[in-house]
Amino acid sequence: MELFTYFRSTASYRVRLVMAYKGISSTPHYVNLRTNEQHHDYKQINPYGLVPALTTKQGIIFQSLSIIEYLETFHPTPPLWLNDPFQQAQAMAIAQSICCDVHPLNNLRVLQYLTTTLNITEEQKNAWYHHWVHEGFKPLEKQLEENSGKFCIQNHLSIADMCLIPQVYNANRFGVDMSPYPNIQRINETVLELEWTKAATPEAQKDAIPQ
Ligand SMILES: N[C@@H](CCC(=O)N[C@@H](CS)C(=O)NCC(=O)O)C(=O)O
Repeated sequence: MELFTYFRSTASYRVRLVMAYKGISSTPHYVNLRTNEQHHDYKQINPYGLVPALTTKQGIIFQSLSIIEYLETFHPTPPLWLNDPFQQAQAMAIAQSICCDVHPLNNLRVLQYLTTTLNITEEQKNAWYHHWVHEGFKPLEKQLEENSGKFCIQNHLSIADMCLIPQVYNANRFGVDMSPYPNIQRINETVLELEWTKAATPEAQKDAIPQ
């Protein structure tokens, strides 16, 4: 399998985490979002011009949640889906809150449109970014305060954690004040202490730009 990825892409980071957890290897292809490579030849891989994309024997899959579902189906061990259907639904709800309700508003193309077409300032762009992260993190923090354990869903690692860690990485990158979110920070630290996560982090990618 080949994974089209960019080191800072949170959607790619979700897939990298799941692959690392399951011990699945793939050949990486780096799509440089800083130089807008996603708008050129890469569109033959993914016509939407977004990473990640995964090539399989049957064809190409895009959308990180679909890729993760495919990986779970064909590489069920160790499992990511939870045995309890209610807990699995809760895990997927957190994943979708992040992937569908927060991330799309703060994606590169949205921020570029705001600054280049609508001419908003850098300060306004950051306010937009922070606003939508807080809108997602505030209710999530409350949920985690009431129900989490070591991970988002009690002590079971789930798709919720795989989506949360990249979103926290991105929030930190944009300087979001994380102090109102002790449970989110705690879970982020717990997951990142797991040895297998090291290979999936943005810093560990071959296309990473040294800080
Ligand atoms: N819903 C998609 C989102 C994919 C996505 O937005 N990827 C971002 C990087 S995290 C991207 O390629 N952005 C390029 C752009 O905005 O031009 C998924 O989960 O795979």
